[in-house]
Amino acid sequence: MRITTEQIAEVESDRVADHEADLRAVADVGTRRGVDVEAVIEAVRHFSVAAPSWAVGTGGTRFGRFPSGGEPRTIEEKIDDVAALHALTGANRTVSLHVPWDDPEDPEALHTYAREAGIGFDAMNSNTFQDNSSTTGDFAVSYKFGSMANADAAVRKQAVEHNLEVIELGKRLGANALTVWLGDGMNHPGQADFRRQFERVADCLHQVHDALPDGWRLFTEHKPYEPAFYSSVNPDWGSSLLLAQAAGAQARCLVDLGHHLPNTNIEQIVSRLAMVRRLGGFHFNDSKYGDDDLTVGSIHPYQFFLIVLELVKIGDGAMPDLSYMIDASHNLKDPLEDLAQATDQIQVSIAQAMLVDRPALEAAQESNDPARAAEVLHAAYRADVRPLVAEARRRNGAALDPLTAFRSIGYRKEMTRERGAGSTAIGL
Ligand code: PSV
Ligand code: MN
Repeated sequence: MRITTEQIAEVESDRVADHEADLRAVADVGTRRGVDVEAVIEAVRHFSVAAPSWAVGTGGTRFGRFPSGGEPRTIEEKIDDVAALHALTGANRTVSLHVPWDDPEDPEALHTYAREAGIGFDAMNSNTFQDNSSTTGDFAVSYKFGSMANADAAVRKQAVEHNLEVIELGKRLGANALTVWLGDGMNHPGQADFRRQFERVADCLHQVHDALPDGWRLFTEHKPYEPAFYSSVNPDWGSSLLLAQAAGAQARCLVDLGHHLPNTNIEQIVSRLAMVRRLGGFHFNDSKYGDDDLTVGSIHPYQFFLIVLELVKIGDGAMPDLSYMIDASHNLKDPLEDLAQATDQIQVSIAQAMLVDRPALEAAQESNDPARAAEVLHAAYRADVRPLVAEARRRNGAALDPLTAFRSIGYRKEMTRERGAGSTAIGL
């Protein structure tokens, strides 16, 4: 089942008049305050964030998983779901695969399938945090004690080869980046040597980097803990930067918002990495305690606004051309509804960040006036930009209200009938 613009227009026909009235009111306020409302709508309209293939299924914890029915059973069905999401939001033009959770038998056929569904391939994700029998043929070489940091050269070699295979697959799918997140680290003090582990990973990443095609990026993704609970080889942005620098010129750091200890100033990290031209991409989510993979902006919306403001500054008024992906786990919500809400939150934050009067902010900063600076930020953060975001979606042929349209169209009901109530998607 493909969701079409016509279907969306039909289920939203009774909302259009209200939307137009809301838009006029917001545009009037904006114009009176000297805001280029058109520029905001068009910037939101052009923004796209990748959907991860593993997040179109229900998430779970080590204590359980409660699928709600109609989950995609194959990689093609995952693409169908991303196409449905994109039809509703107009802002999820690509899918990010995770190998070997996604291991297409015929990459060219998959490429064609996705193209016909209007979906492209974003950064490829390798997986050396689990033993993968499909890569090795058996479990003789194990990642139990790490992959790129392992003391055993045969394991490190296999980890590098896996990444090279993922690059090859990505080339056939038209992707242009590889994200490397490692589970490597220690669970016990003294288990390994910090420096030797780090140097081994740096060396492996360098080998992977040298196999990158021109124009590709290699992303290093840091995370403070889990699955390694005493130390991770790449726990923070500083280590990630060192690894990216050691890997080579095409390497960049990827910031997953949930991969920071509580209260870390993520917006400052964004600024630092951009300053040294090594900021590469984002995994959007939110967190209360750890890597909770909650809906982006659901716990710390103001912090998320400040992060997006840093991005808009880097992009000189619009979102810079980086790699953006949603990396959340939908344990209770319908995965497509949560992805639609996450996309909407990102769009809202972009619009708000674009409303910030940056010259006024800079003037307040340069005259040591924190109260004025706060006023400038609040003027943007407290603005109701929802009609602008809805208008951006409408211009893309998507929905004014994606979640309500999704329900009215009955996509999940239809998928449950087609795929079954007990179908499950592969992933964590
Ligand atoms: C690790 O927690 C992570 O954020 C990495 O991006 C993984 O590839 C992804 O989650 C999926 O488990
Ligand atoms: Mn991530």
